[in-house]
Amino acid sequence: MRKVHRCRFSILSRICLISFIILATFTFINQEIFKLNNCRGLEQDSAVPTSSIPSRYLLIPYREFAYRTSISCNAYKLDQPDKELSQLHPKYSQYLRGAFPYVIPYTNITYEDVENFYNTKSNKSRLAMRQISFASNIEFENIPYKYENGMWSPIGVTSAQRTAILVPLQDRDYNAKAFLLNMHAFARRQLLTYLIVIIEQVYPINSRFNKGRLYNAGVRYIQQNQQKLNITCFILHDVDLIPENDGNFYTCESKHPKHTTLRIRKLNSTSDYSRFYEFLIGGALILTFDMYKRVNGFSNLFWGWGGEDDDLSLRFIQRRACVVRPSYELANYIALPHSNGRSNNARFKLLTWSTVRLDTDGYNKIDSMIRIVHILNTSTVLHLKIDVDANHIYYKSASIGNSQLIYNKTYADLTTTRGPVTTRVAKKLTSM
Ligand code: NGS
Repeated sequence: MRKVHRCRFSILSRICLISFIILATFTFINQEIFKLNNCRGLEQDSAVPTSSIPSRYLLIPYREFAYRTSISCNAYKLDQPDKELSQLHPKYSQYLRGAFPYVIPYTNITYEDVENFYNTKSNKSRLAMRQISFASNIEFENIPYKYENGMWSPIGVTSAQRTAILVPLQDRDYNAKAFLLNMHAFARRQLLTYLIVIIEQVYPINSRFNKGRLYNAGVRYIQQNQQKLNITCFILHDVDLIPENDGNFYTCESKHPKHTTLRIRKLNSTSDYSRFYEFLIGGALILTFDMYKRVNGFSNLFWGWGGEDDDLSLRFIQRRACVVRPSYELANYIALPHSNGRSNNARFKLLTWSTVRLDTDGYNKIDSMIRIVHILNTSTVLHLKIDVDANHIYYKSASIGNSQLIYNKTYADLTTTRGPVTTRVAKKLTSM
């Protein structure tokens, strides 16, 4: 009796073992096929495991998609405004000088130098050129401008738009000063009414650059001060790029965002301009608040160099929007040198499920994520110093853990009803 029982038991356990092996092999093969189909070419050391992305969502093989998809509005011409004195478009500015040489200041230039330069009233004639001592061989035309209620505007002229130039910054102080020096002159030659906002990431110390959060924070700040500023056009601008042609108008188009960085040349480089892939809208992007809001601004999840601008392109595609571009001879930029920031190893994985997050990850969530640490307001710059991780999720955890945590939270927000999820996630965060 005992013998028979032991025998039955051993047959049963063998069957169980064999079934388990078959099942495990099958699951493993299945997973590998899934990975091969969906993740070919993705970063291996990413912080966001692709296997945790809900399978019912369409994952976009980003590189493939970007190479095959056009972000340009085909057959669309840039606005051709008539000359209206009550709303003067830059194309009618008498100060345009075509391909204007940029100014590279000495390395010891200070923010005060820039401030003093643009605030010194010249007694000379209206068109007198100004010589500056913190750069060699430089002259800017002295165009009559006034500073009022936080904005610069041309004297005796009403600009067509009121423009905020937003410039995210981390560790590139010299570039910021060179940018300010050149951009004020450039904006004035186009007779813009404008202000320049530097949005600097100062906390958490040593964290990777989160450009998306900085742009969202900058736009949010402007929106909160709209009564005073009444901005009608936003320019999202890299700090290391200086436009080289006055015909590259820094104005919002009526219907579409405008991407103006088509060709870039490195300073002091002997090589020619480089052109980037068609899908890229980074560098300088000009758009209205409505256009920005339509795509819920930038994703807040990109830590480190790369990908946040491609994510924005995907958002435009998702919202069936496209961008317009000036002709490429006008859209030339000089790129100032700088050390490279740490890159974002998770970027390709984040890009695969970009469009899924659009409504829950972006401008609408920025208030809870950032804190303005300091505001410095001079006439040449509104300098916002920002803690980009107000909840200190990133700071407390290792960088790898961070993306995973934010990912989980966003995923939970997306897939479950709001109430219980928020409590559950909050508990998890405080227990870290
Ligand atoms: C692409 C990045 C973009 C970046 C562009 C230009 O590869 O975020 O290079 O960079 N996309 C990804 O990494 C997915 S630049 O040479 O200007 O530093 O803007």
